[in-house]
Amino acid sequence: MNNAPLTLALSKGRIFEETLPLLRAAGIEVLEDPEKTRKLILPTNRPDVRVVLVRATDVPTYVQYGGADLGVAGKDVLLEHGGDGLYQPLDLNIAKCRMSVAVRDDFDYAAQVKQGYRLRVATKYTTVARQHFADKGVHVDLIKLYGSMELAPLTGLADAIVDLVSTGKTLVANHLIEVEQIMDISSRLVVNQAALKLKRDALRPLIDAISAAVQR
Ligand code: PRT
Ligand code: MG
Repeated sequence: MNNAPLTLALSKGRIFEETLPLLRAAGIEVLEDPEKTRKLILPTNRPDVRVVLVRATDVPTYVQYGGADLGVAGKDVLLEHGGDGLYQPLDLNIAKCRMSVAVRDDFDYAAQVKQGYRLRVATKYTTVARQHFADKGVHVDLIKLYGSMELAPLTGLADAIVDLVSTGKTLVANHLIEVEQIMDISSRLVVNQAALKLKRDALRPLIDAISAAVQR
């Protein structure tokens, strides 16, 4: 038995918003709105559960090192992180999108690939991108970016980008087209492996309740 509080790491924005209904179904209400407070630790209606707000890419790191017992992170983020020290019991089926290759609408991607040209690809997702192009036998030079990937082909920084697409509106607005879909993306529940043993009595019912809410 362990009475230490449970700490759940979430990022502001779509993950926070789409996780709320799942928490609610598990009987947990977050008592403050991250868009209205500057607090980074938010209380819930349960004295033994609190939420910490971190950058989306930092969620796996917080959970891996025990800064949080559990968290919610996109598959994109988890693949880049590597998943060390994380138990991933549930696909929450939220924050859905796909990871794709996109180019300028006047760039003949198929012809470039067919002729075996070396492509410059800008992305935040270098691990997934490297694997994807290696599997296809396409030679690429990867350029690591941290945001606004869509700008890279427009400025001549890169021939192509690997980025997330949901509605496709960002690509259209920037005269880009999707040429390959690499994988579907959704967010997962991640749990610290040590916490799963030490705080099992608190964690197990919570994971089960969230699982039931996802299936509904
Ligand atoms: O924004 P910040 O730099 O703080 O971090 P972040 O971008 O990692 O966080 P956030 O909250 O934007 O994304 C969190 C998670 O949501 C990601 O890790 C994905 O798993 C998931 N997700 C789902 C998305 C999208 N849909 C999405 N559309 N993340 C980003 N986008 C971006 C995309 O990169 C592109 O710039 O939205 C743009 C495309 O959207 P459409 O609708 O125009 O196609
Ligand atoms: Mg973002």
